Amino acid sequence: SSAHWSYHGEHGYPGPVHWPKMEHSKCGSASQSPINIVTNDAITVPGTLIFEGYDIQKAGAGRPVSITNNGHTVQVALEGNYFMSGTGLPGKYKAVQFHFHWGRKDHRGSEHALNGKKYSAELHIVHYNTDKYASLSEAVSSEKVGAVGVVGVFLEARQQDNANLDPVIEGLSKIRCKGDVTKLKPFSLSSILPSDVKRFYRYEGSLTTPNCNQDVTWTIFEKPIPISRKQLHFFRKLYETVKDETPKEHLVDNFRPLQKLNGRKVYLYST
Ligand code: 1SD
Ligand code: ZN
Repeated sequence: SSAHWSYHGEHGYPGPVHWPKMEHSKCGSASQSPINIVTNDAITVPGTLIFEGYDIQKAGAGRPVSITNNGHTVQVALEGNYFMSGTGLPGKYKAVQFHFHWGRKDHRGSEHALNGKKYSAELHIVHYNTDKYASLSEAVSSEKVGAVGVVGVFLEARQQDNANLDPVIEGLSKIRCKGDVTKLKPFSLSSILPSDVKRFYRYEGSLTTPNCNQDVTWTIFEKPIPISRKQLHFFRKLYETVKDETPKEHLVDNFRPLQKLNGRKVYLYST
């Protein structure tokens, strides 16, 4: 099943090179994610993104949301109406959850690369097209182009803490083991987007985890957000194992290797 996979072959579960052989897997198909984005090869087009409700927590209207260590990542379940639309998106996309991918070392951790450069982590905000689907799971299983919309944000290691990440970082210390869940202090989604959201890359790809369904329209911001090494350390202290399980395995390097572009086009949107 899609629950039984891993990033490095831990616990005897298949690692990335074996994902294509798994049942119901599309991981060996031609339009996979993540990719290396080559700026010079991107087709520049005019366009913008429109976010609605991304400031909801700041306005005091948000409810506390939960964050879960699921053994593959830490995932925040969003409750409320966070929508994304804009140029090139065939509908209004609702944000359902966000999660992170990170490295054991600063020079790796992101899933996508920009001109060959890997960042220390990558944030994914997972949306689905509400014009066509009733839920994220319906959108994911549709295997139709653009059913799912994932927004990717690179995290760049710096000395200074990024206070906007503090609600998430505080939560991490309470979900050290797989299966742990806690509530987060209110914060707004827009506070964890880069200051410049006007330049972003767009391409058609897949989920980066099994079953690697090829129905994701990717939106990757060019500018990273900062994260301190101290804050990164809280991610690296997490375990991918349940409480009392031995040996304890740290949840690190939870990124899929880069996939071939296979002739796909990558667009750079800017105003
Ligand atoms: O890895 C996530 C996976 O956990 C799940 O959230 C899925 C959406 O159902 O999305 C992938 S990813 O492609 O956003 N990494
Ligand atoms: Zn992801």
